[in-house]
Amino acid sequence: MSQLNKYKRFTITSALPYANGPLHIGHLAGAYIPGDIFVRYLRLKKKDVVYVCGSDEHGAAITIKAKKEGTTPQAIIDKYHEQIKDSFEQFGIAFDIYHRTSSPIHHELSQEFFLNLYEKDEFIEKVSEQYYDEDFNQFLADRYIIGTCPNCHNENAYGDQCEKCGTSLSPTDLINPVSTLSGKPPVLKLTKHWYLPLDKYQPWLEQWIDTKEGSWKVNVFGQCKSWLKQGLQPRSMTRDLDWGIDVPLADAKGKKLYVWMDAPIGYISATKQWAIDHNKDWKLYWKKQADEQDNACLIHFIGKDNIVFHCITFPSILHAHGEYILPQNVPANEFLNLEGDKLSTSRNHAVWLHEYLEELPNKQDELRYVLTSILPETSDSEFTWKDYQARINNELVAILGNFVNRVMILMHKFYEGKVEAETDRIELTDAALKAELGGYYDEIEKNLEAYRYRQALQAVMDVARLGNRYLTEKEPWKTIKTDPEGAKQALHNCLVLIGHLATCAQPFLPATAKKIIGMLNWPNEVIPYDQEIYFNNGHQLNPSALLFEKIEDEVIERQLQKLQAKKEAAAPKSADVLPAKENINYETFTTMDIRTGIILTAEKIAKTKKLLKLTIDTGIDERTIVSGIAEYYEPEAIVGQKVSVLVNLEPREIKGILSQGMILMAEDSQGKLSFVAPVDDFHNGSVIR
Ligand code: B3M
Ligand code: ZN
Repeated sequence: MSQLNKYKRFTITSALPYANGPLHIGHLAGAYIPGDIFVRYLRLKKKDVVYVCGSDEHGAAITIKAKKEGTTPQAIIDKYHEQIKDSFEQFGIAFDIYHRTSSPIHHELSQEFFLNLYEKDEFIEKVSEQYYDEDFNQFLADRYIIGTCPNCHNENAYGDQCEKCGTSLSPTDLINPVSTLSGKPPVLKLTKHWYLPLDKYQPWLEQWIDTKEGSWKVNVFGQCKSWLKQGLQPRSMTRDLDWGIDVPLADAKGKKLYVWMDAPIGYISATKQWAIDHNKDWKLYWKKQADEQDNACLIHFIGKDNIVFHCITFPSILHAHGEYILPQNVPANEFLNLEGDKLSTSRNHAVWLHEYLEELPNKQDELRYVLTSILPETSDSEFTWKDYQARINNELVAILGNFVNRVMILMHKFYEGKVEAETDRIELTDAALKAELGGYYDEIEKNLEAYRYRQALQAVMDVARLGNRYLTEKEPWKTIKTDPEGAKQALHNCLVLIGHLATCAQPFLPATAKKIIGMLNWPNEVIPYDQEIYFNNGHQLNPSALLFEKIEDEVIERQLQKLQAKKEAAAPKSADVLPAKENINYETFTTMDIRTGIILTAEKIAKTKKLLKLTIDTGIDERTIVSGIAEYYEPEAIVGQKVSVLVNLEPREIKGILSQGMILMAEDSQGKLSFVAPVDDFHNGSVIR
């Protein structure tokens, strides 16, 4: 524990996912698997760690999703919070708490932070012109406005950030801004907001970030330097929104905190809740201690699109507050692609975690292994199902599983699973084996502490490779006849090696390590990192079971077909079909009163080509409706036709006739019409909904 050794206490965070959709493998590879591996490692090193996460339940990400699904933000966060929490649990991400930012404790703490800065006069209060959608009577911040990024020319940059180049933006920075509500260019309107003076903190930030050169990942450090070079601007910490945390000021009615002000504070409020639940002192994990040596080590695991908020904005807030520690590191990952294409929620091009867990049950470690092997640590990387299959079959099954299995089977076959020798303790006796193993341990630790998990995992696999090599060389299944003592010793060495393999596999493959530990009949469920590995003379092993199964071609085919099907379903349909309109909510729908009815009379309206005057029995009444269907139907042919009628459409005079409602018609791409009516025999006035 080179760098990290000086810390007694660790506060580890993984980005709070927006509770606006399920998790996919890109999330896992970005912020969760790396965080989880690191935390498991620290715990095995017997460090005092708290690992926090939770749902990010504010901001336009939520309200826009609610609008899309025609429901309320509350319903959205309740639905996805549960789903995300569940998936994390089943997948085995070892959070100490998975909290939520809608909780009262979080609202309180966020307001406290805001007031703390406000009272210190840190904010710049500014009335300025902001974009506004007149159709929707709403100011357009963040994801409510898109346009071209002035930095990289990505045409879909958001009002607060370009996700392509990571730059943080203001709506007025966007070229050709458009409202995502109405699709129209917005107008400008005056409004008051509270700005964090990042320009004022810039000299301090520069100094602080310079101390991170060499220890922060090159991509993270480089991004920070380039933003600093461009010069920081004040950032508004408040929004004109109706969803979020109230700005705790009398003259800020209807204003909410910016989601990127409150979300990172979510790490702290989660820790507070955890401390309450477990009788701990949260301040030890977040506040500066009297003696600097006692400060906790704060590390944020995130994806690259969150760098600016974790390296510039949040540290500025913590610094302005003054009582809090700053992140020691922010090991951000790049993006994961899928089958040659960007992961995309809107195009449904993703491997969703909840679906994976259901379709490939008990294969958590397999997915962890594959994703860890391809983590986008320094550049974007790619997941393919064929590679998933190959890595499991050729590595997990053929190397790791095979080694453990061979040794266990021989131990049971030759000695009925009893570890017996002349000595009290059965330890590694082969010096070369010991030396090589030591090298892999160093390799694992060095890479883990530098956030290079791919290499660390390779070193774990090297331990299994070493075992296979040793076993093949010693051939105990042959020498058992000629040199039984030697055969036994070789197998005992392999067993001890398996103990080490389990130890160092724990952060990466927790379920597998646990299985191995069980088969070894180890006295404890976990093996701490500094544990001496030996067996007492006479130790009894448990029966062995296969660690991994081969993945058959059908499994991969099915997943590939599913991806393809999803893609097709999400792609725009044939040119014959109009694209879907924007979602409406259920309440809007229920305002329409649609009833079944029957046509009693029909006649052509003089001097028109299209119009028929119809009398309809709506069940409620008999009424006149003018309908533009004369080109398709002869009046006499449709008397007695069952129809659906929108009965509460405002009456309208057409050609001097008062039309009271509308007949619903289906229309195909050629303009052909057809009546829409219940298939069964229904009485007039039945409700359609
Ligand atoms: N909710 C995650 C995202 O960009 C954002 C992270 C918050 S971390 C404090 O998906
Ligand atoms: Zn950009």
